[in-house]
Amino acid sequence: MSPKLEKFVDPLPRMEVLKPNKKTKDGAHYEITMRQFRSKLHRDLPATTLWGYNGQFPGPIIEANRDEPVHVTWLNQLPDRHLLPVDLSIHGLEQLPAVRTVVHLHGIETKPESDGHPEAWYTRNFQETGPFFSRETYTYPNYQRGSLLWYHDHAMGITRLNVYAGLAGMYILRDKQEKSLNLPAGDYEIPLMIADRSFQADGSLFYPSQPADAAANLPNPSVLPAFNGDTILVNGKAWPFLEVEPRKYRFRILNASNTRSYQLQLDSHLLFQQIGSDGGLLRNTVKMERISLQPAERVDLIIDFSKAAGQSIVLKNEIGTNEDTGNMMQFRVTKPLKNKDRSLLPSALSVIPSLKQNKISAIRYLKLVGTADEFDRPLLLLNNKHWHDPVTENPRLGATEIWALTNTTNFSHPIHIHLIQFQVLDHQPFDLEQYNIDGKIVYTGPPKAPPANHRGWKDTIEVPAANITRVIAKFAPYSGEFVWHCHILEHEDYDMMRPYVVVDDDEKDEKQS
Ligand SMILES: [Cu+2]
Repeated sequence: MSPKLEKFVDPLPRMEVLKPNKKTKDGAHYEITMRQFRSKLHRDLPATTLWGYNGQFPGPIIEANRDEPVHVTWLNQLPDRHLLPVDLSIHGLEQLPAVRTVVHLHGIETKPESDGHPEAWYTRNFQETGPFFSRETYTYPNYQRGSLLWYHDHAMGITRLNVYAGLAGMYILRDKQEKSLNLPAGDYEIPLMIADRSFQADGSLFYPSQPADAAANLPNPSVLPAFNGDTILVNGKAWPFLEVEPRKYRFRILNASNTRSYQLQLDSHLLFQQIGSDGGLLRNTVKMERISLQPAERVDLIIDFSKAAGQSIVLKNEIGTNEDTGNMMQFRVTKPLKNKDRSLLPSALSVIPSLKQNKISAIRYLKLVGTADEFDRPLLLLNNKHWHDPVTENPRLGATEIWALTNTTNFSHPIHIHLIQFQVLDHQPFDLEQYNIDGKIVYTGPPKAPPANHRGWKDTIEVPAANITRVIAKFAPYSGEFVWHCHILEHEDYDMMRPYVVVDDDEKDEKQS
């Protein structure tokens, strides 16, 4: 258990927006260095040793405009010893250097060599590199809609530990459509990165080396089936507060937690006006009383404080199990209104063509499966395959496919597919008991359309237990090997991640001739 900390005593930190090292006709160039550093995450907590991009947690914000490429050299200057307990019994990790990193920009459309393949890892100063490593500088073309993306570590078998140590930051991609809407901007547009952690009394990060009920024969350290911290950080502070003016604010919220999901709600009559999801603006603004946020999901929303002057409003996590995990941060409507609020909250936001009109090249039935390993630990798989098994999902470049994600486990998994944004078609419940007896899918209800705030572009979706969640995507604009996985990082590491290959037929013909 973490030390008891008083809530709402630290102001919310604003993340720095990084300036490019240089700008050329090919775009903006950045150098970002992963470093170990110390930071105070609460007034009464001793400083915590963390890993962060440019020695910051969260990492600095990269801001980019649509069609203007960004190039980042992600340097590793981390120590040789890991901050947290590394389970060497999985993925043959005892053969590999303990501290390995590789950066994935979540939600970006880029070529495989810039996507942060889990085996494209490298160590300090690129001294050692993984089998998929090909370059030191990654290119993000930004030929896609404006949205909130985020970068984080993705190294095979230790993603949960590298991210927990602090390797995560935000990337804001802007476009003309968004700019034309006159949404709250500047001081009134605030990114919020939510992440749970646990601490020792001396302020150091706590991450268990084994499950609480570990059997004697378990490896030590041993991977956990899930991990929920007991302290909620927003922008790297435990339960901060933010003083606001009585006007509209835009909040761009990311769940950067390993396992924990949230249900956002305000403890007042105020509602969320959701304007965007993972892949940018929705078609229309949606009024939401509560918003579910699984790991890696983002929401873009407006809160209008104009009629709340003098009030204190808490952002709650409705599914938190106590006073600690049930609270996130506090808004204090105490600042005087600086200028008349001229920002708008339009009802029509953007155009999203339905992918259902495309020719469907394939429907893939993909099972989310729970099994056990040689130590009787939970082992979660996609379609009963391990990470290292040969590729089984191989859409053609430009093809539209439906992936029917069939969750045969007892709990939700947030599934993320690299390279593309998808649309959610529906969720359909089936009889899990029946399935466990004879492997047959017997539906217990009709397909349910996604809620209004999931009808835009998504790259991560909750697949509820005993449900088939169908998503539709066009696999473009790049070919090559990408990955898809559960974004509960403890699951992704063991072993709920698979490679998939977008096949370019023209390229294949050239090689054969
Ligand atoms: Cu999962």
